[in-house]
Amino acid sequence: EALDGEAMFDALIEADGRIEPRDWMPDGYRRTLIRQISQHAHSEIIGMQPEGAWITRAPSLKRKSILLAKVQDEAGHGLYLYSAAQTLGITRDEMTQQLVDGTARYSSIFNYPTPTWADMGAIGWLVDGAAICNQVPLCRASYGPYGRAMVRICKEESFHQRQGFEILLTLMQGTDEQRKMAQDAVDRWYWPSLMMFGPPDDDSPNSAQSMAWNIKRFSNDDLRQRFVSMLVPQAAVLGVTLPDPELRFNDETGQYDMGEIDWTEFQEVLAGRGPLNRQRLQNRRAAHEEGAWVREAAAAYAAKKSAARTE
Ligand code: FAQ
Repeated sequence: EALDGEAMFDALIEADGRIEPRDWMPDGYRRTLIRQISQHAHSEIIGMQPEGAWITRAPSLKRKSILLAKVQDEAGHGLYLYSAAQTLGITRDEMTQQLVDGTARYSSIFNYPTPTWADMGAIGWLVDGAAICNQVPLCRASYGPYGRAMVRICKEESFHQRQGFEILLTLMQGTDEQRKMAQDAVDRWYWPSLMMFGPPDDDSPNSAQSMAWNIKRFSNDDLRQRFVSMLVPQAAVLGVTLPDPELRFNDETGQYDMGEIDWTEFQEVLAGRGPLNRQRLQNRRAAHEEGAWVREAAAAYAAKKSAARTE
């Protein structure tokens, strides 16, 4: 007996199977994925700015090539993710418009400044570290194109995290001034990196439905906890201190107790009032406008090619 679309969808989710672009899916599932995937794509694109600022100032040719490769990977991640979102029926132009209009969200983390070279280390170690913790489970997301894109993205993120760790390790083995610079960057990025996982579980409106649809596999707080347990031994190897005096392992719960996250700061950044929200968007808008001639030329070339083919 043929199942109708909805019954087929429910059965696939129940069996932990994959939904593909041509399959029937509830509108809410489609909207949730467009929201999450496009936000993720925008994060990658805006996320090129904090590090892009250091490409011309990297301390050596080797550091410069590594950083250049990393920032290019981020552009690539943005592009795969836009493509995955397009399979759900939104266009690249619509998504781009939402970003430059300032109506789309992107990760809060990319609104913080990068005043020193050590910030490249802290971003790699903490921001890419958080990204991996959050994204490895997304490789099993029920929507096929998203899960598959995430596999490659995660491989590249692990290289990014290693390179950040290695920058910090080098600084920590250097002069007092270099060690201070590394610790200062860790102090500034630690709390914002914990905020990347999103609001606490009891204040996360999308989690329950996204988990029921096998998009999210773990809750925001569970992933945050997992991230901290990963950081503690790595911080010890680096010789840096995580800036949370209340952080300690709790034998009874088998988890780390942590200090309170400043959720007011998180809300402010989400509302567009973080340290660099305006500048990040302004830069993106300017780049979009300056690139208009490239898009026009590419479109004119494509039209000419397809006209030649049909002649
Ligand atoms: N920033 O109900 P929930 C990277 C919003 S990694 C801004 O819990 P959900 C790699 C959320 O959208 C960064 N907004 O939402 C890289 C929702 O608002 P909405 C990107 C946030 O979706 C490294 C509202 O709060 N990674 O780019 C944030 O179930 C280095 C309520 O929250 C991803 O996007 C935040 N931190 O869970 C690149 C991963 N947190 O849409 C360059 C995929 C929450 O209802 C350099 N995304 N919000 O208006 C996810 O896993 C999820 O979307 C969460 C949020 C976990 C981020």
